[in-house]
Amino acid sequence: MTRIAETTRAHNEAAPAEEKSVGVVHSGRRTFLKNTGLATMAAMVGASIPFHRNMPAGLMPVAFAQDGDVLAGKDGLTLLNDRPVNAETPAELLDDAVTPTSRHFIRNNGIPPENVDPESWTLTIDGFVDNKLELSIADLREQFEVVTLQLTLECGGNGRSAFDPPAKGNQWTHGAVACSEWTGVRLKDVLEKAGVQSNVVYTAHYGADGHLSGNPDKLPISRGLPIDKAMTDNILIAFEMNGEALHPMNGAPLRLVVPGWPASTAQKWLTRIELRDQVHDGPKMTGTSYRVPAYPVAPGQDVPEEDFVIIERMPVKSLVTFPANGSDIGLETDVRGHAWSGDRSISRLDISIDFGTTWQEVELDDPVNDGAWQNWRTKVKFPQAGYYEIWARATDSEGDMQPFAIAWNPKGYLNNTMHRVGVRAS
Ligand SMILES: Nc1nc2c(c(=O)[nH]1)N[C@H]1C(S)=C(S)[C@@H](COP(=O)(O)O)O[C@H]1N2
Ligand SMILES: [Mo]
Repeated sequence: MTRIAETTRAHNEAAPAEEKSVGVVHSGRRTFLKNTGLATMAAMVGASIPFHRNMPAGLMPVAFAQDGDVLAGKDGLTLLNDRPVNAETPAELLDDAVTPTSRHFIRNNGIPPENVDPESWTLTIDGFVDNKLELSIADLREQFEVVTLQLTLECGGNGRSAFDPPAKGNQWTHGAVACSEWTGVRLKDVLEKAGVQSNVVYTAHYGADGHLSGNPDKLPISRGLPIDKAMTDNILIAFEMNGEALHPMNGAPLRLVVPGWPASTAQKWLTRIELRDQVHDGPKMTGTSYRVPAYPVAPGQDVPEEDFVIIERMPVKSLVTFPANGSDIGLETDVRGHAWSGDRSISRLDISIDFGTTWQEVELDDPVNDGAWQNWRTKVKFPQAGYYEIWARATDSEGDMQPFAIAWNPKGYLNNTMHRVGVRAS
């Protein structure tokens, strides 16, 4: 199977459902609203639905039906699952240097909170701190320096659809990544104000979303960071995204933004950060969630759970965002995209149009700030009409380079293989 066929697989076939997910979308809008929560439906139609109790189960709002599978305020995202809502951005729609909110992917593990009120929202900082804090969003703005940074968020499972044997979970192709401009306060500043006690080793993040089961005692996800990482400069507690309030599906009114580490650490609808004297053990911290075997394994190999380790930084990776895969273009074309490597910078980016036989280095921008992806561009002249693949390969500041072949792991994390875009030139 060619890569082009592989990358479209997630759109055409039933994706294996994540353990607790139901209602995977693969047969169009008809099944889409079955089991969809009210908050999600309201986000889709762009308004609350006062008579929602009268709606027959599975009824599709007619306005939405005419609109196509587009989430309100989102543009062109591919829906992978409707409960919880998971949607990725086709690579060619990630072409902007800074990702607009409308094109930022959505990865939900539970049911987003309803009736969110930014005025009364509070964030609690507790656990092993000198002073427990309870801060409104206004307090955050007043008591701490407000900073704006471009920060890359990538789901640990981005690229999962290419694993063979397949890995269970959302079948992300390339689009569970984005680099928006976030405004907020530094996590570090807030933790310093609370007073981090000397026995603290890990943070624990809590949000206001509900468990898919409806059980109010269960959390959909609660992850954390080693305290040394939490105290770095570019992790934000953010209340704005691209100069506006956060999108409801991206964590409004308050979230963490942790660039370069699995975005699962970037708690949305953030209500509490607890400082712990041991590694956090919340939902999706343990077992095989966001974990990989501590050693290389063969495709399909059984790995005992105790041999899994927590994923920390995300690996070196790049995207070709122009031209689009499958497009017809001229013999001369612009080619461009982005590259990133968690906690590091990109030192060079090469492309190949001859299936990796020869490579040419392209123009690469410095990151706007630490934690932002780097934009790159070049011009390509194809020697004659025909089918070509544009391959991109980033190299980071430590010399790590993107591989051609996937390093398989049971849950399908960390796929950083080169992005390949097929085009017909004439
Ligand atoms: N409260 C909460 N925070 C969350 C999640 C979630 O389900 N609930 N999903 C996490 C995961 S797995 C990812 S990849 C990112 C996705 O952020 P986005 O939906 O804004 O793109 O949010 C993280 N934060
Ligand atoms: Mo994720």
